[in-house]
Amino acid sequence: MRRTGALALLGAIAHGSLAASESLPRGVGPEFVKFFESKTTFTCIGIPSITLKASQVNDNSCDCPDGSDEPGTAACANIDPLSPEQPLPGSVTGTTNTTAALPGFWCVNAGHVGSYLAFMYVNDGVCDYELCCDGSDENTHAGGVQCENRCDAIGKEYRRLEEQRRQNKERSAKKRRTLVKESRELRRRVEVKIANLKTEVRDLDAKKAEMQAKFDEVERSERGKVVKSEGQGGKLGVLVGLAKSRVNELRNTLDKVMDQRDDLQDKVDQLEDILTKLKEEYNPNFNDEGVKAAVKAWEDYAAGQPSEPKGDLADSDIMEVLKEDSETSGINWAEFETGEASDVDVVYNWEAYLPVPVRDYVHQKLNLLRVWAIENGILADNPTSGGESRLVTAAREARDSATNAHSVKLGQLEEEQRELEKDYGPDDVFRALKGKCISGEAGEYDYELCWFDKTTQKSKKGHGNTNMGNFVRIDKEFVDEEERLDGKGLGKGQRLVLRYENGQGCWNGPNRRTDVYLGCAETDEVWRTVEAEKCVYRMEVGSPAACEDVQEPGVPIKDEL
Ligand code: MAN
Repeated sequence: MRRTGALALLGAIAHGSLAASESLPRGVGPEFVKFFESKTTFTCIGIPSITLKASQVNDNSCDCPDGSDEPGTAACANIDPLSPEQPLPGSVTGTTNTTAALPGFWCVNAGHVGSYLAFMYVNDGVCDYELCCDGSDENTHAGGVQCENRCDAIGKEYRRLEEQRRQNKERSAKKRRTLVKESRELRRRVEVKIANLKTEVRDLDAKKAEMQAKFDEVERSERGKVVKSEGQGGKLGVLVGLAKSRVNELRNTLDKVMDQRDDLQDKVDQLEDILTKLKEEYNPNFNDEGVKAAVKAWEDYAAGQPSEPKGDLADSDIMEVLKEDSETSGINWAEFETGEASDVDVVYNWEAYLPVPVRDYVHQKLNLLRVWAIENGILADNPTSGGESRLVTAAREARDSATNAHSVKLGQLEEEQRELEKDYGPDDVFRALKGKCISGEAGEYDYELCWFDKTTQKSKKGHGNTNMGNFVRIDKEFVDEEERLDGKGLGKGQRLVLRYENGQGCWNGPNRRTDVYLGCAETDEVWRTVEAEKCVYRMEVGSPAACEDVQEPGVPIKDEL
């Protein structure tokens, strides 16, 4: 193969080779047929003012300045765009600045695909089967060369490969459609998630406001109260609180009764004094029946009184009972008030045995329950060690946990929204690949690509892994590369390029980065990786996601999805 530059023309001309009829001069391509139809004259294609005799066409003499009169010889090769540059004969400047009218010698290649060959290779004694499988380029048999027609075999192989390429393309396109479908589903799920999260955030926002209001209300009402504890703890604590208050009540009553007793005793003493005085000082000679009866009744009353006071309850005993309870007298209430876990504490403690997400949920629910239970007198509202009532603590915790739950959900919502807005390429197709990784080896390393995440260089000798960059964006770049027989190449055209940047720092240099060039392929595969310059890597990767969508005949994509 001596001329790869001309290869591009192969196939560029459609199967129109049959258009060139037998009667046409040799080497005329299908699009120039009309210029060679006259049997008598020929007009130079690019310079219509020059008309030649028909016999001057292909007479091996370059008569038209644009070379159009020699489509089947090499006579005008010096102005041929396909041929290497040669100075025009007789040109003082040595210029080649002459526009050729014909692109080259047209090989009909019946049974294969017609193509143009550079004029300089016509009749040069070499069979150019690569472009001229019919051997028509060597009709003068220069140097005795005989070029057989190989178009049957070459055409057959070409069609086989073409068919293979077509099928690959179709399969790749199908896979791409599947990826698009998957991506659409993933996107839909994110959208559903966002909608749910929005509802949850809204509910939690309302709950947060409700809990805040409740807390404010509880705190306000508690602030106005003189917090008086009747004992801490659970049922026993409540009982101790009640007993203490009952004992205080009875002690106060006893105190009052004692005062009343003393007052009454004073009055009795005064009355007894009066009557004693009456008995001693009245005049029995006055026949006053009323006085006599009163003195008699008094004498009977005095005779009935015991000489010693009745009962064995000494005032000293009563005074002992009336003393304030303390560590040294009466009941030591403090002993009953401390050291016992309350019902509320028990409710708190068992939460510790739950898994964290369940614990948070249960904690929040329990707090609400506790507030309700305390408000309804089911649980004791005992002060915490800080002096704050349990009700305020519970309301505060309910408020805090509602605030926390709201901000966690809001974070999740924002994360999902960012995810939805991310650029996943045309049709969102790369969304389905996110998080998946592929790798390929090159030299002493394995190179791994994790889609939309990072690229990694992994030493085969166990020297550890090196981050070659983290995904930042999708770009497009024009590439122009030879087609590969195995199809594992970028070819020519606009290609998607994934940029991975800010990888591990390069010794004495910038951070590593990778450009991932994508070509169409049936399966995801790292074709090759090269270090284009120090710590700047270029990966060429095949993926159905990078294919153009070739719609299956008669199957609209919409229906498929
Ligand atoms: C390692 C590899 C190479 C890189 C050098 C730079 O050997 O990551 O790809 O060129 O470090 O020092």
